[in-house]
Amino acid sequence: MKRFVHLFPIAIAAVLLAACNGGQSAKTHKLITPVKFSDVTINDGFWSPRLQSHKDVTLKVCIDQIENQTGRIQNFRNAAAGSGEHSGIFFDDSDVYKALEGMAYSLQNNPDPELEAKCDEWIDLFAAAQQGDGYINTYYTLTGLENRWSDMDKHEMYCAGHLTEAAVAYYNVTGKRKLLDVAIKMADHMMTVFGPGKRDWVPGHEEIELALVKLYGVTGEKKYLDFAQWLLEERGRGYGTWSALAAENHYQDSRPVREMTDISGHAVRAMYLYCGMADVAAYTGDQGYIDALHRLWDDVVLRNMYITGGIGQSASNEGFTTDYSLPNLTAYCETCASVGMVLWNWRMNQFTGDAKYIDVLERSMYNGALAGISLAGDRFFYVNPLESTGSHHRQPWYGCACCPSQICRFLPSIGNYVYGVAADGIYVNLYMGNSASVKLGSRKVTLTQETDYPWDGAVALTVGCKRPFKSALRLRIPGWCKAYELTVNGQAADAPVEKGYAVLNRKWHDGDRIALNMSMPAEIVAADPRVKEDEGCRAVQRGPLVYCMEEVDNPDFAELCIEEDTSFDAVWESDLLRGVTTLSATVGDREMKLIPYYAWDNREAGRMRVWIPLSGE
Ligand code: FUB
Ligand code: ZN
Repeated sequence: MKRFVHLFPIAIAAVLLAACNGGQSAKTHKLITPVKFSDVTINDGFWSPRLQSHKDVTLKVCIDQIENQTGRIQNFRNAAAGSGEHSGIFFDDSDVYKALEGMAYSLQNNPDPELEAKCDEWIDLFAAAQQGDGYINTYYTLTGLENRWSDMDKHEMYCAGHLTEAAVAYYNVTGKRKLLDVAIKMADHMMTVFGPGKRDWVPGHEEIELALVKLYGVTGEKKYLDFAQWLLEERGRGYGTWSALAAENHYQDSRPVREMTDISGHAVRAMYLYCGMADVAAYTGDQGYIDALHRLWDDVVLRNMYITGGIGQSASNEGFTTDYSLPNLTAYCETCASVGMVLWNWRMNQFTGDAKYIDVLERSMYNGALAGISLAGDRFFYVNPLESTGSHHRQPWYGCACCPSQICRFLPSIGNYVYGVAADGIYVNLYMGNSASVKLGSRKVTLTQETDYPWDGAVALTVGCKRPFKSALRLRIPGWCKAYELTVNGQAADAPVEKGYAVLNRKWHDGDRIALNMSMPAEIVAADPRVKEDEGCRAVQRGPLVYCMEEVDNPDFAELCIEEDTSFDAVWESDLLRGVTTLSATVGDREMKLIPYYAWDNREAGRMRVWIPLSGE
């Protein structure tokens, strides 16, 4: 048995590296530069079917919802025409931008002229809906432009941030700059209104900060980085128009960002804020930001995170409550917040080279985030509880559709999280079948992974290179892995473990083959004893996957218990839930069968739980 929260030593290593940004070279204070998903071709038993259903199903669902089932595109048409009503929520534009970002990433993976034409059609509408001074937001355009920039919680900068992310994505994939120009005009407009010597402003929902740093990356215009930093520095100085209580419980606005110590407020907003801080610090080297992020990470991961990597306990603020209070039935765990954990932990790993961040990234990705979409790719969870009475189900869309559009942009970009490059070698972070082209200084190296992960812990990695090269290959040994073997070309390898990575430092030749064999038993885990809701219960995980018990597999659902030493049989079931490894056990005289948490609610409705009562409790 192991406890799922651990205390980790914190190590910060900041090294100056040249990072490639849209053709220009900008210095960053990050140790690791990620290998972009465009250089990683995924060919994997677990992820490829999901990427296929994203392309064939999810994109179509999102486009249909945006164009036909809701008024989201009509809002842009109306705004372009300067007449008609706004329908839906005031930040619905953001869903269209997020879906477009997902469409752009999908085009990178699977060129598709029809999809690209759809993107261009939308982009023409966005451009037409933009005001002469650069302002773009259909809600205010259709309800009264005289009221714009009057309410800090009306998400104008949030929408602008998603517009900018979509614009950068589409520009990077297609080279077309029409949307990028729309985003630039909006950013320039905002900078005429806000900034040093102009109006103060605290964006009620963070997002613009990280987007402005992307805009800096692609344009090389430092004014966007400076504006992002200025917006971050506006927080916690009394400029927010909300109450002191709301500043703390919702808006991350109760103290300057570099003084933050504890997570509070809305979970998605917090994740985007931390990403923005990390992105600004990457260029400025602001140690105050980095130190704050380390404190916040401890508070999130050690005291406020579910075993699924989900965060944000409460529906009331879509966010955090008190330390160690982690209710299961009412857990909010918004899908967007789990994706936010991936985005933030990815950045933390780039600063530190520490695998503990990838452990959390992986936990959130395979569990909290992946549960957010049905196996067919057509339905979505917004809220991801760890227990259900049988009435919680994925929906085709939501009035507030941040989560479907989030999943839409997340899935096709998962290749981003697999590898990184640093002065001290290549980092192999995630295990999935793929072939990657990695730039190491002036040379190109290919890495090919073959694996049945997450069902099996064996990974084969083949190096491809024109000429032999000397470098360290750092293979992440996941936190869940207690025993492994590592060979190079069949010989046991000498690979000391540094910050969670087994380091193979040698001269590599074309065709060199690394075999990492991680033992992957089912493990029974206990929560931190301070989590009262899990007292007397245990959960089960195997490799990166958290398991759950669904009523459909367990007729004795209400009576089933687990023991500290229950032994599970892991069985591959190709016909179940599009292929899963189930865990089965006999406890007393009853049979128990567990499935991966991400796959729950894909069959008939019924009860579900992750934390299972211990016998005799
Ligand atoms: O407010 C915009 C998005 O909608 C948030 O990120 C989600 O939590 C949902 O409230
Ligand atoms: Zn969401």
